[in-house]
Amino acid sequence: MKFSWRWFGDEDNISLEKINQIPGLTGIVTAIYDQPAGTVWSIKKISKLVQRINNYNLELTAIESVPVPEEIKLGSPDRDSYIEVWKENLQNLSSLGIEVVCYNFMPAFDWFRTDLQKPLMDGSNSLFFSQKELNKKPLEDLVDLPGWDSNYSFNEVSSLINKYKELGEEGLWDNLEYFLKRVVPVAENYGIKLGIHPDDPPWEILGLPRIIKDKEALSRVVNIIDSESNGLAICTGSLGANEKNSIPEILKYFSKKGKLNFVHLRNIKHFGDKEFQETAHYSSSGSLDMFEIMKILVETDYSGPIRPDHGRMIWDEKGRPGYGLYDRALGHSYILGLYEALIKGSGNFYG
Ligand SMILES: [Mn+2]
Repeated sequence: MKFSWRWFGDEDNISLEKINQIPGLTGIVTAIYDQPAGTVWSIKKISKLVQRINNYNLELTAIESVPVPEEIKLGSPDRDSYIEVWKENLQNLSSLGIEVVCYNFMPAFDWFRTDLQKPLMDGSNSLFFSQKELNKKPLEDLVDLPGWDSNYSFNEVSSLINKYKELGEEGLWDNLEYFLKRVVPVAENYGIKLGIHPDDPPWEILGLPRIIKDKEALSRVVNIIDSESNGLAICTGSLGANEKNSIPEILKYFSKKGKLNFVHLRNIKHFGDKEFQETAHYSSSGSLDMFEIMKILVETDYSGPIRPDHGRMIWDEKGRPGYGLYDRALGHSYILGLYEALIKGSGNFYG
C-alpha cells in the first residue's frame, strides 16, 4: 500500500517539508491546479511537479484529478476535442512515470456540503450535510460553496443544472460509456490505471443526475470495458454517507476483482436520513469500521495508493475545509498503525 497525502501545490499552505515529517508517508497525490479543465498539461510542467516532490524523497502516487470537462459529461457536440486533450494528458503523465489517475463524473460540481464548519462535541469542527437543510436553501445561497467551480456565475450554474436535468441519469451513463470507450484503451496502452471517484454525497441533489452511488453502479462502470485500467477510486466517506452501502463488502468485492486502483479513507457519522458529519478517522468516532476496512485491504493484498481523506479542523487550525494538517496527520498515523498491526499479526512482515 502506498501511504499518500493530498497536496494542493502552490495553493496549499501545508508545505512538502511539513508533509515529509509525517511518519510512514511515501506518496503525494496532486494535480496541475493552475489550468482550467480541458487544457493540456505540458510535460515540462508535470516534470517540474514530479521533481519538486521527488526532492523530498516522496513519490507522486496518483493524480487527483484530471478534471472531466462538462462538455464530455453533457455529451456536447465538441466533446471529442476535449477527449483528445484528456488522452494527451494521460500520455504526458505516463511519460513521467505516473500510474494512477483519479477522475469523477459528477455533474456541475464536485462534493457538496451544507455546512463547512459544523462544531462537533469536542469543540472541533468539520463538514456536514443535511438534505433537509439543502431543501430549504435557495440556489443563490449555495453557489459560493467550494464544491462549485468559481468560474461559473449563478446564471451559468442554473443553465448548467437545467441541461443536466434534461440529460437525466441514463443520458449521463451514455456519456460516461462514450468517454471510457475512448480513454480506457489509451490508459491501458500507457500503463495508467484510472479510478472513478464516487459521487459525494451518493444521491441525487438539486435534481441533478448522480450515477456513481453504490455497488451496482460501480459494477456497471467496470463492466463498460473489462480492463485493469478501468477501475475505481473507492472513497469510504463518500459511499459510506449512504448507510445502505457496506464499505467492507464493496472493497472486498472490487479489490478481489482487481478493480481497486485508489482508496480514500475517511469516517463519517450518520444522523438519520441523508444527514451526516465528517469525523475523526478512528472507528468509534464515526459510523464506519476502519479496522474492518483496513483488514480487507490487507487481506486482498491491495497495493495501490491510499490516503486519509478529509479531516476535522482541530487545535485552532484554519485552512481549506477538510484539508487541514493536524487531523489528517492523526488519521494517517492511525491507519498506518492498523496496517502494521494487521501485517504483523497475520505473520506477514512487510519490507
Ligand atoms: Mn474522497
